[in-house]
Amino acid sequence: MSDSHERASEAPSRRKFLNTAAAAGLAGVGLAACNDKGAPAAAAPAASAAGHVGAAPAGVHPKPGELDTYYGLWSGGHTGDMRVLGLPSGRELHRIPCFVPDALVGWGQTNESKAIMGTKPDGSLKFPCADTHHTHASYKDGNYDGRYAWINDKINARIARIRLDYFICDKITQIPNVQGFHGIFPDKADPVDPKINYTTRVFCGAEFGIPLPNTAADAAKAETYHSLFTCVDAETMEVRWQALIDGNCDLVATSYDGKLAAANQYNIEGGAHYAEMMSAERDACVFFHVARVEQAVKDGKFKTYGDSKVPVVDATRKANTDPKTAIAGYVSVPKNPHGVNASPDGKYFICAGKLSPTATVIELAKVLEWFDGKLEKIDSAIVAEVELGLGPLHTAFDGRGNAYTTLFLDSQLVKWNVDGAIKFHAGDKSVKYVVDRLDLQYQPGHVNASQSETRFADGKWLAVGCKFSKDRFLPVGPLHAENEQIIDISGEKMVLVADHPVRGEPHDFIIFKRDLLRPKQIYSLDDFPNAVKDPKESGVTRNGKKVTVKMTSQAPAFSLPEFTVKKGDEVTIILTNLDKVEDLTHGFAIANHGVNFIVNPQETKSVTFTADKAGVFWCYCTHFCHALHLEMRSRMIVEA
Ligand code: K7E
Ligand code: CUA
Ligand code: CA
Repeated sequence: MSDSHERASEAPSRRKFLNTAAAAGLAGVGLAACNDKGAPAAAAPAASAAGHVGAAPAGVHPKPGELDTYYGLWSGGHTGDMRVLGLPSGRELHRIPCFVPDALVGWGQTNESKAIMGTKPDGSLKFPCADTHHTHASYKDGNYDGRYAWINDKINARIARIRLDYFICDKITQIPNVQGFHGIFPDKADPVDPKINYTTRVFCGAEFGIPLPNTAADAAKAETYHSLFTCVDAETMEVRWQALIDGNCDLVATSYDGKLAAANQYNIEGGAHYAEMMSAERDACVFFHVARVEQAVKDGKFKTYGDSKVPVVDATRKANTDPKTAIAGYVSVPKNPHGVNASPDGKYFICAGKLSPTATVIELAKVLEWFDGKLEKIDSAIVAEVELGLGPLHTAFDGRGNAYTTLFLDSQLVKWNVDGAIKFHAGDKSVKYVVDRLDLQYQPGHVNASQSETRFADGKWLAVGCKFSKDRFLPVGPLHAENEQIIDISGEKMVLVADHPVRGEPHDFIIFKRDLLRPKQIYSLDDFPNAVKDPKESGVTRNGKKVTVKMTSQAPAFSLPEFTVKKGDEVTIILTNLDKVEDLTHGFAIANHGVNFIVNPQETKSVTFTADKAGVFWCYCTHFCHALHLEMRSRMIVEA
């Protein structure tokens, strides 16, 4: 079980090379690692298979009928949805449409979903695409409370909220003044009011600087380009404030006491091209003193840009030279860092080096000391900066003091002890802070472990999103599935127990105990102001060229076997499903009109379209609901 581990940890020469190589050289090594057919940089796949690949321990593959013990919420990548997985099996249970239309449920077709997604004046969707990366859920007392999850759309600067009682998206907010909106993280407590021990804010980092205000006339003026850090209200989903920063934002972390939020920065250079973005030896992790930011907003110390009314406070270095009044502080971290992750003991943020083979451990108590004027240099909050391997990206935790960091270039997961790293950094070079290494298949990005981003990290299961699967699955043309690998981290050594193909490109995910959620099985008619509560209310009403058709469904029939409209009418169909049994969902499709949506038990939905052709059009149920499902129909008669 241990030879690949031994062998993998003896690759210091390559690591040394990377540590000192010229920036352009780094990128070269990275690409070679990806393109080199089938071979991860650090080890041949055959040898790695002889390593920690174990027989699945009991419970990884549940028997038929057995339930998983954890939920996973997965970002859906370009499909713009959130995926719900059961863990440790890795079975995909559900997809929650958010940013992009979904043909199964009619998301992007129903009036209700279009209102959430945002439409242009002509009723068409504002954006047809999305690029989701990060998903996190709301907290209470340092654990998930099952209220909400959030997910970002990098392309169109949108953040979506998911209600975790019904697993539906209920709000989407577009963030002003930014592009390349990437990292998100909810706060875990209020910085001022101790009674608020739950999430009320979501912090958002933007990667790309843009001229502010954004005018083409300033395209060549580098000094006008800025990134903003944004705070969104968790309940209203309105943007509360933004902070102008030096450099850019990447991923985001928040402290358990609610006092600090931070974003890693890989482009303090403000470069427009990758060579410029890699020119500095160190970038930064920018820390925000949340209470002071919000006080500045209250005191009116802000400006606004363009038509946005959002207050923007000044968190640049120039405006924050006195730590005792500073709203932000910049901790320097090595070259182009990527993930920043909060340890479950609440003490540290760990920045993964990406172009530096290191992880930087920042002690939050010391950052607060700096803000109090008691620590001379904010960089003294760095309590460890240790070598892990090539291309560190993201870090998870087991609640036993160990961190697990993905190494993109080395194609490895490295398990390391945080206290050990701190001792090593303090001078005790005899400490072996690296506990274990595991070869992955291949080029891992995000990593997370069960309960890892809570105070209750339980160190049982870990999942890694590998960007390349190469030879792990049957080939399906030029683009392979990505490989999500499940790893048992309950012992000293990590054991790879399963591979799962996944459609690209999910990026981030969280894993938590199943009893933290109590999903509801049916809706209440009262949730919908337009509900058709009684089949007797069914019928057609006309207001000029606008026609409303009210209907109910109860297996195996719609309340209207037919309805009549006129050619050119703008038809709105309102359908309430009066069935009361979970899973008794009906669909409603209209032939040759591009209409199809589902209604869950006791749910109401509506669609609006123009009846632009005269004739008879069958409407039918698209969701198998009854032995007479095929017979469950209605007819739309469009008179000339
Ligand atoms: Cu590392 Cu967008 Cu979180 Cu992908 S980011 S891996
Ligand atoms: Cu109703 Cu099928
Ligand atoms: Ca940089």
